[in-house]
Amino acid sequence: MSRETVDQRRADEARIKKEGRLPPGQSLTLDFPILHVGQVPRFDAARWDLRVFGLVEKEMRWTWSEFIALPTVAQTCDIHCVTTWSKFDTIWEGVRFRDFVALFGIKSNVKHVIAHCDGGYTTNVPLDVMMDDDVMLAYKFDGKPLEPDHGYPLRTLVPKRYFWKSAKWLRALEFSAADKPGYWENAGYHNNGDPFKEERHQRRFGFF
Ligand SMILES: Nc1nc2c(c(=O)[nH]1)N[C@H]1C(S)=C(S)[C@@H](COP(=O)(O)O)O[C@H]1N2
Ligand SMILES: [Mo]
Repeated sequence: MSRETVDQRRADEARIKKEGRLPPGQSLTLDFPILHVGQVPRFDAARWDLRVFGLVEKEMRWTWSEFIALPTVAQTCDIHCVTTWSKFDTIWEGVRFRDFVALFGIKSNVKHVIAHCDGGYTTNVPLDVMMDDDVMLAYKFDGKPLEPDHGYPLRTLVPKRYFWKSAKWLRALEFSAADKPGYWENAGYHNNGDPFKEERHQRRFGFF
């Protein structure tokens, strides 16, 4: 990084901190790091589908062409990875989760949403967090289709949680009364994962 870039990055970080947008223990990155377990799945538009199941009023599935015909929203938000990088003012486009849920309806006892991805990765988020304005099923980043490494064709975007809860290569959403910790939650990451509370790891009784 050039001297100028380093100075600019410091200035940006100071401003963002002042604005209260830098969670504890995080620092600003200008790159877009790539983090996942397993292989990047190949996308086949003819075979891809998105399913909703569990405590839904109506089980449904969308093909890729059906899904991209749904109304979209665009938003700018900050993202925070548990490995301590944060990226600010990222621009996303996709289907707002709350609007998506209205298409099929869910039972009144739903408390948790579990994202299921190609390759078997899963992650859990409370329903009330998912229903926030800023949660979407995203397929564009910075005005362009998602890069395969970043979840093409579709990922969840949950800005108020650490980024492991934003599931890449999304294929199904499960609506559940019971909580179902996913890949990282079962591997010792915090079940809730709020960056502003620095909920990085599970508290193990007797350790903290
Ligand atoms: N399907 C899937 N989604 C995933 C992951 C994964 O391993 N598989 N990793 C998570 C983690 S730990 C992070 S930090 C972000 C990284 O997203 P990025 O590669 O677009 O930065 O994706 C999340 N979503
Ligand atoms: Mo991560």
